[in-house]
Amino acid sequence: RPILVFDSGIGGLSVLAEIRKSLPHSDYCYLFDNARLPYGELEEQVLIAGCVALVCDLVARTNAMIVVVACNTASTVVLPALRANLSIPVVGVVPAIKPAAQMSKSKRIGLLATPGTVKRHYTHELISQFADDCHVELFGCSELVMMAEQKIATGEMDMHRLADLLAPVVAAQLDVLVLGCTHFPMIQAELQQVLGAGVTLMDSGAAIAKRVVTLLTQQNLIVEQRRVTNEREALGESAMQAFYTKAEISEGLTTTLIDCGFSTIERITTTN
Ligand code: DGN
Repeated sequence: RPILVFDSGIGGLSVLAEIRKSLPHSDYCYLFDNARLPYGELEEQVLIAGCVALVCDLVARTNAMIVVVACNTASTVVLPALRANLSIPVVGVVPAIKPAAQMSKSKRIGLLATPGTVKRHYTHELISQFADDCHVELFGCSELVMMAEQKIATGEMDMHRLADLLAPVVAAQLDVLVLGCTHFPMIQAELQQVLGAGVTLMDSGAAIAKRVVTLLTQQNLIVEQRRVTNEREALGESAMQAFYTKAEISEGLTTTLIDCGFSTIERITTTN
C-alpha cells in the first residue's frame, strides 16, 4: 500500500524526499493538482471541496495507507474535512514557527509562505502560541511558487527578480526565516544566496517525515511494508506513481520529466 503525498505542484517533492530518507523502500504516489495551482489564491471553501474530492478519489484508487498533505496552504484549512472523510491517517504540514522562535538569537523571525497561509487564523494562532517572545514578519508571495515550478520544469531561475521579491525580507533584518511553503525548499540555494549566510532557513520536511514514521509504526504498517517490498528492495528500487487532476488530463498537454531523486516521474502541464 503506497504513501500518498500531494500538493498543488512540485512543492511536495521536498517533503517526499524527507519521508523517503526514513522509508526508502516504501511505495509512493504523488499527486500534482496543477489544475488548481496556485492554492494560495483560492477561497477556503473551494480549496476544501477540491482537495477532499481529489484525495478521496485517489485513496480509493491506490489503496493508500496514509495521506500526506504536503502543502502548507491546504493544511491550514483542509485537514478536518479530510479526516472526517477518510479512515486512514492524514498528516499535514505545520510551518516551523516553533523551532524558528527557539533558534532565533535576535528574536526577529520571518515567515515566507503563500498569501493564503500568511492570512489564515491558523498561522496567527501558531505565532501567538509559539513565538510570542519574537517579532514576526509575514511575507506572502505566490510568484515565488511559480518561480520554483519554473525552475524544476526548465532549470532556470531569474535571480534579479528573486532579489526584487526578497528585498522586503532582507530589509527586515531577521536571523531565522521559516519556509512556510513546501515549494520553497526546492529553491533553497537561490533563497540563501540572496538572503546571505546570516539568515537561517527552516522548513518542516524532517518533522513531517518523523510524524509519518510514528503513525505508520503505531499501526504496524511499516512492518507490513518491509515484508511486501522485500523483492523490490533486492532490486534496489522503490515504486513511484504520479497522478494529475482530471481537468488537466483532458486539455492540451505538454510533458516534463522530473527527477525526484529516486525515480523519474512525468509531469503533465496544460498548454492552452
Ligand atoms: N506548496 C504549497 C504550500 O506549501 O503552501 C503552496 C503552493 C501553491 O499552490 N500556492
